[in-house]
Amino acid sequence: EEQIETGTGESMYSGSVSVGTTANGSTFDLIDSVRGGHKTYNLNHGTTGTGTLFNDADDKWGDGTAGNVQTAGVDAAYGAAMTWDFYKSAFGRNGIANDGKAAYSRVHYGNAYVNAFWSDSCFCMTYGDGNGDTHPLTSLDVAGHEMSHGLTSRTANLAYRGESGGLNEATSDIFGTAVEWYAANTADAGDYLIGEKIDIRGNGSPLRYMDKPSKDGNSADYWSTSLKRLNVHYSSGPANHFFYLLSEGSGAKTIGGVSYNSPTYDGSTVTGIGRDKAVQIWYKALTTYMTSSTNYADARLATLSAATDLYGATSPEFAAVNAAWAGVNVK
Ligand code: ASN
Ligand code: ZN
Ligand code: CA
Repeated sequence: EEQIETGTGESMYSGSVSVGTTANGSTFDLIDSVRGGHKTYNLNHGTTGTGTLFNDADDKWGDGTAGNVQTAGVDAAYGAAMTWDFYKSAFGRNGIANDGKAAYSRVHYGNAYVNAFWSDSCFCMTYGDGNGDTHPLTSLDVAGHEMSHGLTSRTANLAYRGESGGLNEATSDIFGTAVEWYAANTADAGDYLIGEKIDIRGNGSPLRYMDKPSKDGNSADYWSTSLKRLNVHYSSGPANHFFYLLSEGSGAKTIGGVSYNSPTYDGSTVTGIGRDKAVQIWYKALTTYMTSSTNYADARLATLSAATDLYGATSPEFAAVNAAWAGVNVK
């Protein structure tokens, strides 16, 4: 019988955190036995296989800097743990496939690799070290984003192209952000920005903005007939924007010290119903009504059906879903 342990980690982006570990003789492996046996591996700049499983002598991991080889592993392990806990707490779901089995994570992929990704073939998350090998792509929202590609793959399986691809990407941003809020981590608090801790451009800007996606210079704020031709990380914009409007409503608002200003297509006012209900509606739509070919018009119907199931067809929540989609020009 494996000995379940709890180690302490100094992460890059989330401060001091707990990590699930497993005793291995007198040492410790970075295996989270209480969350399906999630393992965190060090690729040590390789790009194939699993490299080596992180192991430590005193169960104290990382030092909060990219110079320590364990630090990115701490963030990846913590991100997988918080995502696992969020799925369980919000949806009663036992892991990506709802079978109690964990994915695994690999860090230090390649050299100065500025990305992270989910792979269906390994059922695993992989993280590069970012610019200069000093900005690992392991923040909480990005970990939640990548793991949620696994969730989408095992549920609606939204095809990763055209409008369905944008909805696939938005699903990962929505749940990635929800994980950040769920974790309530003081060093990496919840917001409606994606990847704000990584500083991928060196000017402090996030990867994506959910209140007004076009602030990234590429994403669409509203649905249009040309949306399907955009890169899926930009055609996610209207659905991310829908989620923000449904959660928080339109207009200017400061939340947790971050200023947002969310416009609507026709200037209409949307009143938010709160993030928790918005998350429940998206999850129910994803797992019950969306399929691989769902487009934006279908996603509207899927979320209206989900809102009907959860709150009733005459509920304010149903009306808010309708209003939020109109706010991004989906009618
Ligand atoms: N980080 C990217 C994503 O998860 C990788 C990709 O383009 N698939 O969307
Ligand atoms: Zn993605
Ligand atoms: Ca964020």
